[in-house]
Amino acid sequence: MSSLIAPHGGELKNLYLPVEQAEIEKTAAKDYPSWDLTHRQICDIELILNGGFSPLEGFHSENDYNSVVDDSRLADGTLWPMPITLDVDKEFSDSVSLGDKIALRDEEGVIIAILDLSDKWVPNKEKEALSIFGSKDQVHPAVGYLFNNAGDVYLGGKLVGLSRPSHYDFKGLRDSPKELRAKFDKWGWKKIVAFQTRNPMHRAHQELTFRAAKQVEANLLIHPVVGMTKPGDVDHFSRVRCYEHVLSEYPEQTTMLSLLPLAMRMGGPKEALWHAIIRKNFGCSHLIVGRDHAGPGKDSEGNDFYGPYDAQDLIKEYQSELGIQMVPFQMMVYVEEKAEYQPIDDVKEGQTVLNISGTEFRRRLAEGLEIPSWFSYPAVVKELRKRYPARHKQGLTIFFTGLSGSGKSTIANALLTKLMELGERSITLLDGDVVRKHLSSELGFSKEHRNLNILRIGYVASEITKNGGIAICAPIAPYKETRRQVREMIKPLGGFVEVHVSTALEVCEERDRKGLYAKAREGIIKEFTGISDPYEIPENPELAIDTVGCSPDEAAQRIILKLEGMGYIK
Ligand code: PPS
Repeated sequence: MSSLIAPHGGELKNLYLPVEQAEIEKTAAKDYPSWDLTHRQICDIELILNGGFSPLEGFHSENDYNSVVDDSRLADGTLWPMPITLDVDKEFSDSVSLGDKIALRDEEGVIIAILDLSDKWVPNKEKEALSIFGSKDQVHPAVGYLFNNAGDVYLGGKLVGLSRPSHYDFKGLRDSPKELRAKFDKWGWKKIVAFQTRNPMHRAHQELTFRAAKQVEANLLIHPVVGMTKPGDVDHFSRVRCYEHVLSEYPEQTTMLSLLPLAMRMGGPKEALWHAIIRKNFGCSHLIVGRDHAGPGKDSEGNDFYGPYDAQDLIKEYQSELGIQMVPFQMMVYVEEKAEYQPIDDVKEGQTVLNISGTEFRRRLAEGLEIPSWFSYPAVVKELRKRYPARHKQGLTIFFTGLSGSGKSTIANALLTKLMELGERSITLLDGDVVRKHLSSELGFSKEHRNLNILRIGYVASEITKNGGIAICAPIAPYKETRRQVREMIKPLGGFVEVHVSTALEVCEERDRKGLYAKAREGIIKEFTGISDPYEIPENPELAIDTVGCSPDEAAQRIILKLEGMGYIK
């Protein structure tokens, strides 16, 4: 283990053992108690081990944790605003004792580090939430995580690094603090201003960062977070391709792109302070802090968690001891008359400000509408259109539900044919009977088995939807909760349209095409939906179709019109 001194950033920890020693340790560690790190813990540990979180040498001890929560400082007084803790469940914590060495493993079982267990305690999560995030509202992603995902016990202790967490993507853009400092040295960069982001960059961001770099006469580091960001954000694969396009918009050799495997907490002001310390460790002399830095959005009552410039104010308070300078920036807006971007406070009366909000941008993508060139770069928009195709190019699930004999399969087949005639996407029909033959042949009709059957259908449909196809499902799906789960599973991946085939039980029974109702009445078939088993009527299906007085052709046509109305076919 060694420490390095660089022009910026001060002392840098490096907790990795030399390779040969690490190999010996790995063999010994096979007998240690073992903990599988969560995704967030892997992000944290990578930055502890490579010095991104210097001066930390492990997960917080109880003293450090209490001091960070109370005072934004480690127990020795060093400024550190964000708790970095190893949360585990009670069962695991009961199985280990102080003084133990614990092997910490990644998802594939590789031992990343050894923890020298010095502390274990039950944290006061409410106090942590209030002090660090200023709220107990679980809409805040980190508060929600703290109460719903994090284990109940924290383990503390120093770490010895054995292997680097593996990344298979964008290897050329991933730099440890030591590697990035070496690059700066090699390029002769003395002043470096870092730009933190978790979003795709458009013209306003390019303008802001370029101005910031000019203002402090520094080179620019675009340093996006690719570990964990706010749920629902654009995935980092698409973002990085966007950043690569934006890079060519800066004068040559002024700007560099490097990826930061940080797990953000969306902690606003305290997170901004933490970001500054991290960028100092990566060798930067300045950090841009804009409007609502690392903001989590609105709380459950629709109010902002933090004020737009709270982060800048907090950094100002600690500026003298931070060792990295803040470059505060206002929101940039496009002024039509001048055909250029300006800080919002520089806009004169009578000038027209153009802006496209994030929500409006997503709406335009979804509907395939124009995105003006003053807002973004064509290459960036193209990249995002690939990731977020217009609705008529997205995958889609049409989920029929209804009693046996209600007409689900007949309508589904008519719809299948009509969609094939349109020929836009590949289509798969997951009919109740067919699924039971190929996917669920071992299942019966108990509530548990029916739910399992529906979840399997949902899973297959979600994969089809994700890959841009159309899945038509036609099971009975009698339970509301399971239908809800399927909707939740598919919604983030594309379209979901529930069609209730609402033909009345008496009609289905009278038709009794398969003779099953008669057998159910005689008690030969048990747990038969509508006779001896429940069917929970959907409350808000996208469409309800009663097949009495409505031919299969008409029913399929109604669905086609609905899909057109929703933008899923054009
Ligand atoms: S479920 O509840 O969604 O899992 O049911 P599903 O897989 O769609 O049922 C497929 C067909 O199974 C026949 N069948 C029964 N249905 C209901 N209850 C019982 N006990 C039962 N036993 C057999 C029935 O023909 C279903 O087909 P459809 O096409 O709906 O008539």
